[in-house]
Amino acid sequence: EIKGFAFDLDGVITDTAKFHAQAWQQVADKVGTNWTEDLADGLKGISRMDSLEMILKAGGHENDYSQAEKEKLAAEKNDNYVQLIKTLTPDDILPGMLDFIKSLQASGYKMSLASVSLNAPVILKSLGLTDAFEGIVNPASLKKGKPDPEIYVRAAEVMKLDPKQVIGVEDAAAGVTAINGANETSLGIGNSDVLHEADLIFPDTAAVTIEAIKEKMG
Ligand code: B16
Ligand code: MG
Repeated sequence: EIKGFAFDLDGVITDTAKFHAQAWQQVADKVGTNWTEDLADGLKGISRMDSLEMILKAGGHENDYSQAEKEKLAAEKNDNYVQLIKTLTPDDILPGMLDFIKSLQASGYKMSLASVSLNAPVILKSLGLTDAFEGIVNPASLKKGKPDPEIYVRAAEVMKLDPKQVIGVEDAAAGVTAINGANETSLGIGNSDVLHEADLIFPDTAAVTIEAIKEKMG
């Protein structure tokens, strides 16, 4: 029996990807990597330092920077990003998600956050959602990122639930893989070609309701 939901943040609860892209593009320009949509898409769900490595590699610059220089570039990106997310308000919650979260609360489901973003607590606060969540997995404590199951295993622990009692909600293929690896039920939001590994697939956030989930689960 399902008793809790573990949520990804970016692309599921709010669209921070546009801010990440804006901030990373400045880094790409600085190091001389050509910025493309594909590169921006590939950074979704990837940790800050791994994102930087991908940007450097895309331009063939992976050996051009010392560890200290890399940390400085990542810090610059984050400073810009933190400025951009200061504009977030509850109006920036993706369509349908506030109603969905409220209905889960009203029905007694537990919720936890499985985001790799170190800025997740600030974002949830700006969106007015902090109190809805039992807890947030601390991404700094993770050994491996998505698609490794670790973050979703921890998200179940945060709710004191068995993975079998948890539905994980994701918009990225690597996240769906992580949920499946944690033996939770995976709910993918987006393109069914990309998210074909998901147990339940919804085209967009507005389509996700408790009723629709129950119907799909049979
Ligand atoms: P930060 P998620 C991820 O969020 C983003 O999708 C990814 O683009 C970002 O690099 C990562 O968080 C780390 O974010 O720099 O704020 O620690 O999808 O796991 O909610
Ligand atoms: Mg995501």
